[in-house]
Amino acid sequence: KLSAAEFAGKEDFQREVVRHIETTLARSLYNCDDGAAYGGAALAVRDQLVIRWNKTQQNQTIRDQKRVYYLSLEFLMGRALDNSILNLDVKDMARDGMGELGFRIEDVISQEHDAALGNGGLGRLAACFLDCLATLNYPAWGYGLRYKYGIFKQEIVDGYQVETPDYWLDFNPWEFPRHDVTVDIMFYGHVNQYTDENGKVVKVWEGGEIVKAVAHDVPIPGYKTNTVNNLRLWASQPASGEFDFQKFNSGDYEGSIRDQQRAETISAVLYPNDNIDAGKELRLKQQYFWVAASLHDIVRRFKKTHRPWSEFSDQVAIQLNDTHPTLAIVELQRILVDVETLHWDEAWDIVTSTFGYTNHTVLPEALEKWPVPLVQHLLPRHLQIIYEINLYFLQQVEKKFPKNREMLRNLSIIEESQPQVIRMAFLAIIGSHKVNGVAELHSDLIKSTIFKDFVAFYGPDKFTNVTNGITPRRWLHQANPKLSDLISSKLGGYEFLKDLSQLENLKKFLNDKEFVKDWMDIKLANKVRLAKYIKETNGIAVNPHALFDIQVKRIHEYKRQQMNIFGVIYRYLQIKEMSLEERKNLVPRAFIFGGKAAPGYWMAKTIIKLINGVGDVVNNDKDIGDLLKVVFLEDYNVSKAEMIIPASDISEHISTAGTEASGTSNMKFVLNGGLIIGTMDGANIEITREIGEENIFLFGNVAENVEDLRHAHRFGKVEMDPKLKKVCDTINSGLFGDANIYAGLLSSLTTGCDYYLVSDDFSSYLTTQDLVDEAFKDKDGWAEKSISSVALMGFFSADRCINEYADMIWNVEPLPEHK
Ligand code: 26W
Repeated sequence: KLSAAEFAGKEDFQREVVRHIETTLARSLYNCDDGAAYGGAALAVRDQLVIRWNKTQQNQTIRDQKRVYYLSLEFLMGRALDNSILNLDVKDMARDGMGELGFRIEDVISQEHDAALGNGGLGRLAACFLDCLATLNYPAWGYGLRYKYGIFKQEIVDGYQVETPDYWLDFNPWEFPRHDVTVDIMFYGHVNQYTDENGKVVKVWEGGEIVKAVAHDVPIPGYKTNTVNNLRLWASQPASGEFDFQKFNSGDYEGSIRDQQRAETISAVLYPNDNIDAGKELRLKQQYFWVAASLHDIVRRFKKTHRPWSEFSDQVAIQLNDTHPTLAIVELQRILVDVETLHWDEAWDIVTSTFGYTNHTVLPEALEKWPVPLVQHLLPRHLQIIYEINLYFLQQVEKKFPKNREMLRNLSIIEESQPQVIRMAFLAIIGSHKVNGVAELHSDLIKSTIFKDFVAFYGPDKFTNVTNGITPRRWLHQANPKLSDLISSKLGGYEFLKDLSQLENLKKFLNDKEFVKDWMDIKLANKVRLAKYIKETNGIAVNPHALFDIQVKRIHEYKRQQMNIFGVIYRYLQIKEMSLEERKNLVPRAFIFGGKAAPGYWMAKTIIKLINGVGDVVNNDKDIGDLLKVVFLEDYNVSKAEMIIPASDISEHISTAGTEASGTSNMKFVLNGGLIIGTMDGANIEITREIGEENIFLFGNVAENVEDLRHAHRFGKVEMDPKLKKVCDTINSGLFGDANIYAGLLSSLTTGCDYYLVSDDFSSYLTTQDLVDEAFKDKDGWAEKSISSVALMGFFSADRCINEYADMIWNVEPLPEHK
């Protein structure tokens, strides 16, 4: 054996697995099921990570270079075992080793519970970034919350979404509780003023309630590198002394347990909202708890180096994943001024050169605004600091735009509503040195709409774009091993997984008949696998040769799943009217949906019900057969995405132009050889630029026209598209269940002024779907589109994206990897 950080071979791996099953898990090999096999394999692989992890941390400390801290309330990691095995490059050994022990590696891997600490795009992006940071050897840490309950599990009962809790910590070998790494966090209390011996007024925040943050560390391995970075998640516990022994001793057990539970509530559950700000006090507590613990940790680490404060931002870059961690700006200013007694201006220079802010949405209802009275109550000192930041900022505004009251009102952190609210995005902009959007269109839009006046004030250079990306390790190599192997056989190895631009070389094989056949066979095999899963879970028989049309993402009106299902209804009505002869020319299609609705989002839940209502009718209509199927897959999550995405022929990314900041699943689908039907929105635009217009099905109005169209709707100047009218009439007839259920959904198109412009885009959507059918009939043409698209997807590796952040925003360099 060369070192502890390597399996000497298959036998060594097997020995380690068995040892863990028998000792760590205290299970007998004679009643070892897939669950125990998973436990043993995970612990054996984990040992390998831990050794590299320790060395990486030691190496980073010794090198003492600038580190990146990625603050995100969500990390949608999915499963870890397969990813670790692949990144350590021991998959073949693990398959053979487990096979000889009597287990199929796929069954073992699928025992793992998803780490589902996120809602959707933003959380998964954070997870992809961690993979890339480690793969590229950047010294980087993630900071988040250790929720006891991740995103709820979705069940479909009678066509409706029902939520059940996601308790995922039963057996989680991937986290290491650090009971020695804790931070006391204060809430409430009051601010007292004292005059110190030099006559200086000092403000002290005191008298509040204290909760303890306990670190839980998760190793993040890079692909084929020894670097293993750290993700630190904070759990809340009652602070020692706070847990009321008085009550406990006097026999009030319930009272004392209540106090304990109150503290633990902070990190108990992930808020299940995506793109909607509910403004709950507990959410603000989560934000401060996590931000304060993380900053304390970062400052503690910096202070160990005994450098002067002036060097803080040479050592530390902190990225804010949306506005959720914006209080970090205020907290660092508080630490520097109140605790470390720096001058305000010196402190503020340090703060602004440390932070970067990424915006992920322009939807007005998603922009966080906290009521001043709530912040006053919970964080009184922070409110004072926010007012002071605002005051100095507005003085600068007054200098640049003298006597311009409108400008002051537009730029103020405080919105003068009843009650006053704090605009977190404004605070994030003012406290950061760079602000970025996540796709070109989105970055342009934030500059010309929600942040327009900030561009006028700061000039355009503070605002930039970093187009999102995905990790090809998880989204190609792990999710689609057959395709990854085929590509590697043509490109001479797996180097492309670290340099995705190498995919371009696939173009050379466009006329290689055998290669093209292998390519399409793999797609078919992935479709067969999904069809089998659908049969098992939904009882619906889907023909694997049908065109698989997939829309999986959070359910939201702006993403327009309703337009998709309206289109399905129209298709159904058309087929019903066709003669048998006409039907012979049709391409059979399976429409596959998946995604969760926020529990309080009534309209989204209605859309799910309609999809299922349509499915019930269509799938049971003997007259339709294979020509049309409608499937709603329950509980869409990361591990299901890994199975679903490789099986798509076409996927739908059909948001109203200007509403989807980027989208990242669009990239995943194309990278797996699927084509896209989509609008000119988010990263669809850049995907088109890279792969060529001939390889994507674009339709619909462009962002520029959206305001005018909405205006026309509000003034009643839009006739509903007649095809859409026909669809609405059919729904109203009660064919898909009591029409009352859908009344609200349908009235959003009329009295609701069709805010998402379904009516305006419906006809071009249908026309384009017809083009998709025609294209699919030409098997060779379709294969050519599929392969040439994949060949041109290099740009969308999140490695490219992370290098852009490192150069333009963080100013950090990779470390040479340790031995
Ligand atoms: C405060 C409530 C709330 C919760 C989550 C507001 C906003 C969010 C997220 C920012 C929503 C989100 O996930 N946005 C998505 O971010 C992805 C990664 O950049 C983009 O690809 C998606 O287009 C965007 O919707």
